[in-house]
Amino acid sequence: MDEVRTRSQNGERDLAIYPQKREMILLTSRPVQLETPFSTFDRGLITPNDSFFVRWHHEDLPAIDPRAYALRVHGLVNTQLSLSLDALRTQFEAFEIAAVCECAGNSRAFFAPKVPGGQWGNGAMGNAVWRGARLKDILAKAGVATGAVQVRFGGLDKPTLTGDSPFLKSLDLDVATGNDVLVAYAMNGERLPMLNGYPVRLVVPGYYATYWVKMLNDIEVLDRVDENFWMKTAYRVPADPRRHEQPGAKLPTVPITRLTVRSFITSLSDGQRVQVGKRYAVSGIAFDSGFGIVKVLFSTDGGVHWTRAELGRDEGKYAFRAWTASFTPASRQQYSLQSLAVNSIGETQHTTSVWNSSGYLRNSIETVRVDAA
Ligand SMILES: Nc1nc2c(c(=O)[nH]1)N[C@H]1C(S)=C(S)[C@@H](COP(=O)(O)O)O[C@H]1N2
Ligand SMILES: [Mo]
Repeated sequence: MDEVRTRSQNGERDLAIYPQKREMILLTSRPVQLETPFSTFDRGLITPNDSFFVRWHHEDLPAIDPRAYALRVHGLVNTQLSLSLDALRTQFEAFEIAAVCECAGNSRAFFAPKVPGGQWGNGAMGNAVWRGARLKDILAKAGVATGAVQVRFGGLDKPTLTGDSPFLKSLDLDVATGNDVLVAYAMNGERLPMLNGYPVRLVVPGYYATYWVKMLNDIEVLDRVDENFWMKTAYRVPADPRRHEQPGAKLPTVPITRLTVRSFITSLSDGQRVQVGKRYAVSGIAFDSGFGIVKVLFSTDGGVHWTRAELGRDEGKYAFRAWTASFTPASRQQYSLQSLAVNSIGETQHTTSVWNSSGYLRNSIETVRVDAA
């Protein structure tokens, strides 16, 4: 692990190189948490595997023997299954989908008042093409018995301290059996990097990454709502999505689910100098939980006036959507550049995010200040 330091909107932070990764922003090494440098998002809509962010909860990661690997399907099923990697590849139709994987706490560092937890900038997200078997096909092979309520997913990583709760996440049966949920064995046409869940991870397009269980080796059909720590206590948000929580006064909560609508300027960064009279094709990305981005607006005066940006090709409803807008600084001054995305059901971004004590769901309008000279 080589280390240097980098400056970004989020202050000065360490950089590190890990196996199968380029230089990443180091949040913590135990557990491993690596953020994608934001400039990566300006180089293409697909986030390369070697730059894809990393987040683990348990400190020790196991060695993986792909020949010994088996995915167990059990619980409320007619037939228990134990599927090898080969069985996953050959016994089920392969399905491919581009989808954004975003940590619930992406951009947490920008919450005001500050909240505890990993101080992510905007790089705890990535867009990849995932390939694997449909979870619903696997569940159909096992045969879901009547009375099933949720499906629980576990990985090969285990807590270091006895007494800590193993990382287990559950989806309602109707979500788990959706068309787009995959048990993925490939990412951008390659094996998954070890830190992104080799050999197999769950992919839940439109849902926060907390459900995208890595090193997936256990699927259990439950006859009840899961009450394990990671569902009942962690990864919860206020039940009323419009209400701000007050520091120290928690609101009733529900498990976090769908991604919020977000957009970012990627071609210019905060504090950059631009030339008066020069025309800039400002570009960026937008995404939502799969309803589809229909409009991106662009402002050069901090949101007073908006013009419509041009949308790039639709690469899939769960993928990053590219956009561009024209900007010609007219005079020597500071410009506050902003973008605002709208999806097909009218969900959008606002000036402020709804504050919550876990620092989840951030989707306020982001500002990039550039100095024209
Ligand atoms: N097995 C396992 N899967 C996991 C986690 C984990 O700690 N263990 N963390 C989840 C969380 S909170 C996130 S943000 C994503 C991160 O995925 P990535 O490391 O591939 O970017 O993995 C999810 N899946
Ligand atoms: Mo996360």
